[in-house]
Amino acid sequence: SHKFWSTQPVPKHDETIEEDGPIEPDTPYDQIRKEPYVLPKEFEWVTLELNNESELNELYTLLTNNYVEDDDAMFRFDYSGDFLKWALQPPGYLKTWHVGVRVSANKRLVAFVSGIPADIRIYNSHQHLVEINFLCVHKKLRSKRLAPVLIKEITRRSHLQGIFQAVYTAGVVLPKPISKARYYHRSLNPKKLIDTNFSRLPPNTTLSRLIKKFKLPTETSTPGLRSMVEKDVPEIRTLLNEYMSKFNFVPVFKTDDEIKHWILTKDKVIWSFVVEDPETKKLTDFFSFYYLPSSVIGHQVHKTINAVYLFYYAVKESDEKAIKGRLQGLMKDALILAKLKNVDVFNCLDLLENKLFIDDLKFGPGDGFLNYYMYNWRCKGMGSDKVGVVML
Ligand code: NHW
Ligand code: EN5
Repeated sequence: SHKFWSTQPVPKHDETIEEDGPIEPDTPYDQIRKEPYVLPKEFEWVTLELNNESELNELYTLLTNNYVEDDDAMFRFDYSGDFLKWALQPPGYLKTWHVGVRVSANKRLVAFVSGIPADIRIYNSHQHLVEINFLCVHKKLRSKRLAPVLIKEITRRSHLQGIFQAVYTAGVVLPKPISKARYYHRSLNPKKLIDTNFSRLPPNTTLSRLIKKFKLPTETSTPGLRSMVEKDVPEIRTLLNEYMSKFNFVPVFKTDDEIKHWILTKDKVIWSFVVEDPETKKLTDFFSFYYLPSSVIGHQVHKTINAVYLFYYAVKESDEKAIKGRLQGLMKDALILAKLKNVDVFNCLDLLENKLFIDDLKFGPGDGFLNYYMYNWRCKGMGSDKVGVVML
């Protein structure tokens, strides 16, 4: 069936995996195609300059109107311009991996795909690779096989940089997921979620009972919890890399600059909080969440759902039995802090150790799933509780 994916170096759906390793060898530089792939004649390739306000705004507009929706087309991700700059300009980013397609006649931006450099560990192998995200084709140009051309072009541009593996996630099932995670949602503003049909009033209950169920304290309770600041960066890097050693598929933060970029608070984009031991002044834990609202499609009153998504965190608790309680306390504080920022729903996936708090903190399963993939890498699959990579 998969006319495109069956030609690519990815495992087949029915394949059983014996040994980890690349599916095809690296292509020698002189054998890498030097010209862009051919687009249908009405289109042209462009490299977007996101430091240019108007090009950033074109990307924002394309995605806001055409990017990912839920299965019933009721909500659509609404990544802000500041968010896109954060997501696409980490340390070492390459402008050539911000790939756009314009209509030649009127220069309208109608498609996009991006790559960013990343370091990951999958089982025991460390790789410097590309993370692919924000693949988007304008609604009016769907099902014309443009997506395979975009994927081949970003692959070519990765090969030119000496990179032959990639990581990506998608709601759809392709050959072949290394893991499948589920979305969970914690209601902070039940009335608005019900008014927009984001959630339903369960039978035999009332709105006022639901409001009571999801009510939270107005103050956090973890002693020593405070906003993260720049001087915390080196300690957080050590804490996070150490915590990640429990899992099988994780990011590796090689420099303080990367932590500064990915974890430090940026207003309306990402918020991070650390726990400083009141006695030793050492950092023992931290958590972060990013802000990604969704447009409510065709609603009379509500235009957006204010959502945050749990991002990276770490708990320095070596006693297995104490982790659950510690993490529950931290995540309850995260809910309280999000509520104080007027967030309507707190979302997470069932990866990392999130299953330790999901039920007790009243998260409920969503109807969305997230599949994790690698390009040109064969390895065994894993449960979502072995995944540490969180993609935006
Ligand atoms: S997942 C979000 C993707 N974006 C959206 O869902 C936005 C809304 N949808 C669209 O814009 C995060 C279009 O529907 C898209 C497909 C553009 C999705 N990944 O052009 P055609 C990411 O950004 C395959 C991969 O006619 P279309 C991750 C499909 O299976 N493949 O479809 C991106 C079929 O192939 P097949 C996808 O609807 C990772 C072919 O595309 C896909 O007009 C990219 C049909 O193409 C998806 N999400 O456009 C891979 N959705 O073989 C990176 C559909 O089955 C790989 N398809 O016939 C690594 C590259 C780098 C390597 C470096 C060494
Ligand atoms: C790659 N970086 O499906 C991005 N969202 O559950 C690509 N559902 O919001 C990722 N359909 O369940 C693509 N409410 C995959 C995600 C695509 C977006 C998506 C799902 C995730 C979602 C909501 C709304 C469903 C509307 C009808 C949902 C139920 C919430 C309820 C709250 C109270 C407790 C029970 C659950």
